[in-house]
Amino acid sequence: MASKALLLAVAVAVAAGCADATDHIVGANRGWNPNINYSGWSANQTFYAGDLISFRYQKGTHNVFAVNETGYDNCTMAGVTGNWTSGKDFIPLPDPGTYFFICGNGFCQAGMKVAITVAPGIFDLGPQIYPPPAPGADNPSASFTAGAWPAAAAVVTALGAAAIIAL
Ligand SMILES: [Cu+2]
Repeated sequence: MASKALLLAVAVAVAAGCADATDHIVGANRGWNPNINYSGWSANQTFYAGDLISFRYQKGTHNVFAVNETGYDNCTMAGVTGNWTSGKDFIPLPDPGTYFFICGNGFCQAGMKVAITVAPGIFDLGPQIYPPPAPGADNPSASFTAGAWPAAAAVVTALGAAAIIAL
């Protein structure tokens, strides 16, 4: 039973991608440059809240602006919320939603624009109840006794009640 609970916890963690924040390098080894299909790039990424997106480019030639959808569609500064110029910019993606980035040096019309959709991370999923960690989970020799289950169930019930109240 202990191993089943542990496996389930690990499976949840892996499925939610919470083990590490992923750094999504825009354009992969082609970087942030004109005449690249960034829609194709972003379609092949799965972004979770808490991940990073990073832009690699020739400093001074290009840059990065976070804009809104209108800015993205029309290559303007509409809704600008951020600007990065270092040539190796790491931008956190703290929240689920859609983010729009463009180059502000006149290259947006040449394709330097990228829209991404960020899915909730494991801590943003709301009041979902996961199995409690098995006692001594980080001690493989410890055994999970049947007598511990009522206590574990009580914890889950308490957590569930707290989550419902928090709504
Ligand atoms: Cu540019």
